[in-house]
Amino acid sequence: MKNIFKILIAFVFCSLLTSCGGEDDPSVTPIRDFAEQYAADLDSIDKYIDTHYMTVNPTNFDVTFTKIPTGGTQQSIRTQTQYPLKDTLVKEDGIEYKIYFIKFREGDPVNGKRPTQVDSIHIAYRGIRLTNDQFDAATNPVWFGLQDVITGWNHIIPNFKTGTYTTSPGPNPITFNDFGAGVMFLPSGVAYYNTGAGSIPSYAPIIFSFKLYELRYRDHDRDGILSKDERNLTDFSPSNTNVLTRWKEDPFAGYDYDGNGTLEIYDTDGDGVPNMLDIDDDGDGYQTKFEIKDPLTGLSFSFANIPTCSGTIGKKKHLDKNCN
Ligand SMILES: [Ca+2]
Ligand SMILES: [Ca+2]
Ligand SMILES: [Ca+2]
Repeated sequence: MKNIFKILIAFVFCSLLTSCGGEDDPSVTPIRDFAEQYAADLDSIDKYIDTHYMTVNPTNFDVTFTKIPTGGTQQSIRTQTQYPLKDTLVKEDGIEYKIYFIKFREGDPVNGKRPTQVDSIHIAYRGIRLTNDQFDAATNPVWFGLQDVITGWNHIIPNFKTGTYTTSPGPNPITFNDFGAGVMFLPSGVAYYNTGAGSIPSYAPIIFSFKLYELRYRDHDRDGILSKDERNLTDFSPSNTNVLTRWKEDPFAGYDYDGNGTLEIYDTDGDGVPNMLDIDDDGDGYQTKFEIKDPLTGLSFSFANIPTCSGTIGKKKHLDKNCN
């Protein structure tokens, strides 16, 4: 009895701490090599794309994937031409990942807004495995912070724009129009990798179809300048089809703009806090939210209209410690 009790105690503690035993414990499986796993995932995704066809509802962009039967004449996801297969290259964990995606519609070209990796999105989605088993779906849109989801979404969603919506009384009060809609095919390295999630096993490539309905541009430090305007967006390439993008960002840890493996942060005063999270970007003792106020109206300038110290050339005043 005593021994069983001890075993139970040990079991409970092991469960709570999630890791028992050290590196010598043969039950602890080391994480797979990223390069090897990526090669296997890409092979699986390529095979899927060549052996399945898409059925797309042209009105609402619901999509299903079906295996081409033996002797079937359907065009594969790769060979069909109505919605061309695109890909983008992204760098993570030292690996250059090719991520395939398809745009059914980019979004409203005039009124749509494009999210960046630090914004919140209102999105409907469906997630399936390469076995075509659905593991998750949200038919009604839900809100996510793009910083809080798997990195595959970070890379692909900014290629799309929102649409517009109209409201009316009745059982379906909101109608979304011209929203962005598409599909992404994610290697496990930009999804759940070794952890899996729910019914997604470890190291499983996954597919998401999605509809981007709305977004909210965030202002993390509440200084009146949107976070998207407080980052260095020089390398932002939303229309890329095969460009090494540099979108992986952790504003708390820095990010690698030039892809050389070291992290830089967009930090004007060099105090280690990136501008996106710094209430005094130039470190002159005057908070940004006061520096960007129009002295005549008392209202904040829009980012594009924040003046320079001289009023003509130079850095915007909230980024120039020589004036406030
Ligand atoms: Ca801000
Ligand atoms: Ca700073
Ligand atoms: Ca300042």
